[in-house]
Amino acid sequence: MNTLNFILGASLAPGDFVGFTFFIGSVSMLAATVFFLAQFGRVNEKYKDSMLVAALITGIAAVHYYYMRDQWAEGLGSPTELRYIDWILTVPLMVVEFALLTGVGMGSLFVASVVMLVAGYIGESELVAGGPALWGGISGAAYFWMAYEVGALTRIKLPYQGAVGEALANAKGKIPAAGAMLQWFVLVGWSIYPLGYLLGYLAGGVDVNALNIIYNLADFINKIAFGLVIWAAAMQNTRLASR
Ligand SMILES: *C/C=C(C)/C=C/C=C(C)/C=C/C1=C(C)CCCC1(C)C
Repeated sequence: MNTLNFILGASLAPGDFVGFTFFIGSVSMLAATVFFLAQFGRVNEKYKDSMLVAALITGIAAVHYYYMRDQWAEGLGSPTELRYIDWILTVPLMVVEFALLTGVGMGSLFVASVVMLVAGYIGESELVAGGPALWGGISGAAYFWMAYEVGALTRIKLPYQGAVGEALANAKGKIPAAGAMLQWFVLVGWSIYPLGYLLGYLAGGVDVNALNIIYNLADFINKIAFGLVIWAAAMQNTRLASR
């Protein structure tokens, strides 16, 4: 292997559709990171941390996608470990985004996100006995609780929400509108992951193609579009404040 190959990693075979979704992931996460960093200087002081965290989320994902694409291209199969290392870093950072907007919920959402992802990893890697159904169920319960806490259930007219949902609804300026969109991400965007898990592990045998396409699509929505919603709200509140 020459030096250039070593730096660039393995090449994807033409027609490797799943492989190219990893490639698109790495490029788009990198582009989003540059965008969020460039916008950092344009938002009000209060929202700078939110922009920085948005850039960290996509930046961390860009690096993981680069290596996940490589593992896939080498024919080493589903990059389960890299995937979960990425999630265990980026999902808590999304929790930070909610906490930055509302000032509440940091600790409880953080714990729930770790339970959700550790249980999911155990289910996928079969490290501990129990099987993907049991661990997926535990993970799903933590996910459901997070959806409740951030007020995502109010999007489908259920009158249940935790402290974060309440604080989002009562925040200043454009934050409640942005909060409503972030709740849709948690309710619908995040539900794509357990769907991938179901199709990947529980629909008879393990389907690594379906699993990775679905996870890659979900990451694209939940990391890049999620950050864009926060950016838009930050810009709108910056304009309101300068009037
Ligand atoms: C950027 C990455 C994000 C937003 C990842 C989110 C991941 C989930 C919401 C995963 C949830 C899972 C379940 C609810 C049950 C089955 C196992 C998981 C881990 C796929």
